Amino acid sequence: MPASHELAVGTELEGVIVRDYGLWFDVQTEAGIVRCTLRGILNRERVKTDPAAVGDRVRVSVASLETDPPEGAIEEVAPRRTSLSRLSRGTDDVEQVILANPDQLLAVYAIREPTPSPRMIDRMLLIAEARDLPASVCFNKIDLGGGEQLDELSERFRMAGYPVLHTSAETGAGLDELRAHLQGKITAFAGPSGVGKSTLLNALAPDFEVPTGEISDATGKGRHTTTWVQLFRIAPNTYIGDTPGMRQLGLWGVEFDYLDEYFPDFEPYLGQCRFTDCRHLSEPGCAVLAAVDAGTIHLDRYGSYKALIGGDDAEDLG
Ligand SMILES: Nc1nc2c(ncn2[C@@H]2O[C@H](COP(=O)(O)OP(=O)(O)OP(=O)(O)O)[C@@H](O)[C@H]2O)c(=O)[nH]1
Ligand SMILES: [Mg+2]
Ligand SMILES: [Zn+2]
Repeated sequence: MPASHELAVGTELEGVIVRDYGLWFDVQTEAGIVRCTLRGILNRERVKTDPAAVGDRVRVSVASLETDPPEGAIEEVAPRRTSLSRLSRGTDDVEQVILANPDQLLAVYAIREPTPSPRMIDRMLLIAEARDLPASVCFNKIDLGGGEQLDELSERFRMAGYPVLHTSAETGAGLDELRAHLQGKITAFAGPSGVGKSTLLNALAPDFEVPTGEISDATGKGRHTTTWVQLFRIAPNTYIGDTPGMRQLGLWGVEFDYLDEYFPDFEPYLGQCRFTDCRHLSEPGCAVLAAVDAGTIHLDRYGSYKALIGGDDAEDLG
């Protein structure tokens, strides 16, 4: 970054963390990237969450111009508006922030290679709902076909109120719609490994040349080409957070007592059941079950609800 002439040791700048190396963070500032450590006090203040994460807005001080990029320290982390998070592995109350401050989540799946699991997509959407993040579903690799299955799956999610996009990073189909959908926002690209998240990013912003990977193993699952979260500015005010494929999704922040409220398709019927504490399982006079019978709630979305209320929250997402 040829920004050194604008900086001096001690200069304070505001910026956003675009990459997390563990002990070091790359902060995008107006004067370019500053590679920063984190003041120890920040580590001690926040113990139930990551003290700093990609997407966090921070204040940094420049410590050295001898290096490229210049080095500095993160002095302050602004409160998070929201975050895409999961439960830190091996804990039951520690938040692992995948991306701080996203405006929306794009749940990316391939229509083939690897085959999408609607139940897993529901779990991803549930995480977005629990964080009050607007979510949409993107089916990529439509050049590989998918015909009827693509239509059926798309209908399943549209019925539930989610925008559904169809793309091919290979042929460029649907990229204009995707670009419009991302305009002016910070969007988390989330989904299993190998579905084409990084390839889509490259198709939208070729300058970054983000590494992508072949799906080569027998299971058809990806091999986790992207291993860290990184934020990319693809247009003014428009960022994509490319995330590593997630196999396990610990449902951080999901309150199972209110599970029905995370299903936007149930919303019109909540409060209309005979019993106020209805769990919509087999209770008489249940408005949700009536809607399932009438076909206004998709049977398989209801199936996801039932599976989740059973509480098994560490299914394989890959
Ligand atoms: N046919 C086809 N292949 C695609 C498309 N998009 C991506 N691919 C291929 O799918 C493979 C995986 O793509 P990546 O972009 O690395 O997938 P990813 O979702 O970023 O995976 P992780 O980084 O592991 O989470 C690569 O071989 C891509 O070339 C597409 O639209 N059509
Ligand atoms: Mg990737
Ligand atoms: Zn009910």
